[in-house]
Amino acid sequence: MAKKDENLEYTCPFCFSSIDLKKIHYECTNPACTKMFLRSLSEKDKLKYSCGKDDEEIDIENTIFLGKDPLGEDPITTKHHIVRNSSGICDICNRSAYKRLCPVCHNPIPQGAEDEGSTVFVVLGPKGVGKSHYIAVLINQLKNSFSPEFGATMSPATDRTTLKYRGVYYKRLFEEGRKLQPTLSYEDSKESREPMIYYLRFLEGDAPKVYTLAFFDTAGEDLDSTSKMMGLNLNSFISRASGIVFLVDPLQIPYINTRIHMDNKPSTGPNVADMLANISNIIRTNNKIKIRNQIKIPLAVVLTKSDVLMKSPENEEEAKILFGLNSSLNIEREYGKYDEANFEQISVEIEEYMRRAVSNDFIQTIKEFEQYCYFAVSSLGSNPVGSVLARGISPMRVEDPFIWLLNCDNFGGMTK
Ligand SMILES: Nc1nc2c(ncn2[C@@H]2O[C@H](COP(=O)(O)OP(=O)(O)OP(=O)(O)O)[C@@H](O)[C@H]2O)c(=O)[nH]1
Ligand SMILES: [Mg+2]
Ligand SMILES: [Zn+2]
Ligand SMILES: [Zn+2]
Repeated sequence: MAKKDENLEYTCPFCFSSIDLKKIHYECTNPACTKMFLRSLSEKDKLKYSCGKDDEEIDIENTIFLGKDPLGEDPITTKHHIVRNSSGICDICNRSAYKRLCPVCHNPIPQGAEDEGSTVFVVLGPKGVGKSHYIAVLINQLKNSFSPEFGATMSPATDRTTLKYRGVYYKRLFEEGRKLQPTLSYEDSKESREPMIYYLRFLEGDAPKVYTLAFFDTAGEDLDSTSKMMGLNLNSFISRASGIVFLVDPLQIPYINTRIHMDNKPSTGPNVADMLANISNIIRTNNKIKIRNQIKIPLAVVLTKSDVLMKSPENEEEAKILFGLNSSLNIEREYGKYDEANFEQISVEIEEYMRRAVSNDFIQTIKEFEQYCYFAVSSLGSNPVGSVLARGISPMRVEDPFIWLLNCDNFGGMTK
């Protein structure tokens, strides 16, 4: 029975479909059901569901979601019979099935979806700005430093998240000490479309909370234009995000790029004000927000690669774009609590910095968002030379935007 005030609309963090929690699928964990299901099929249906083994059925929806052909060579199969009706009763053994699945992609719907929903964090920014390194380091920080600090635990939602994080990010970066590769376009990598999903549980305090966090790593080239984003269907997940992290690479900003002295300086990048304006237009169109109203999705504007801005200046021109010893970035946030004053101080400083270095237009576009805050982070802690991270990884303030987002109005804060 639906409780009053329960939220029955749920955005699946895997496929971003908006689903009605009364119309979902289930997985029956009774090992005999798949065998019995396969035996009960007509010859015609056998072609659809049988992969040749007598204890594995083809998961058509999940196969399509992963961009494969259910009738092809290597469809996704499962040993747990899929119940394609919303009663929650297995059509084979007639017992209750408890494992809930998104009817579109057959990924799990966590317990508490009605109450907490899911928190989809979308990390956006031009090519080479540092999105993939940021996500890779953030997840590691959330597990190993944020969670003990705030009394939380973080666990992957599916095996595929574990495999993807390890295979694509962790192994290369933390074990082999090598930089990550540029992310492939959404179009060329259907398998990588799936975000990495974690459950973040705050179990201490008066009201335990569970967040479903989805980290979606986009390819910068897919965000070049509004039509490209629409064509790849990226508009739906951007518009349904619970929080947007918009990254700005100081080295791609012409004003900074021409003044900084460093080895292997990258070339300047596209106009970030235009990119953010495109994003805001997409959200307005998708969510039908009038131009006089502000966008409700919280926006963290994050300067990446700050390590390059923390050195001593070689001349006056360079001094204009570096953070001096008096920068608020050097003031540590208070341990174990949401240090709003510290974030506010940094936000004011970075806003002024970006007004000077990027443009006033950029600052005005950010004001289209009702809640925003500026940050500066470094995922690696130093500028890599070549593809090897000789100086290791020592992140700076990467969790700040995340702490701020979790404490925005829409989330109700962390428990502690
Ligand atoms: N100095 C410094 N450089 C960084 C840092 N993080 C990333 N970089 C550099 O920026 C490059 C691009 O970073 P990525 O994370 O691949 O950028 P991206 O935004 O994912 O790029 P696309 O996937 O192509 O859109 C890296 O290869 C590093 O050289 C950092 O914290 N500090
Ligand atoms: Mg990338
Ligand atoms: Zn789904
Ligand atoms: Zn069953």
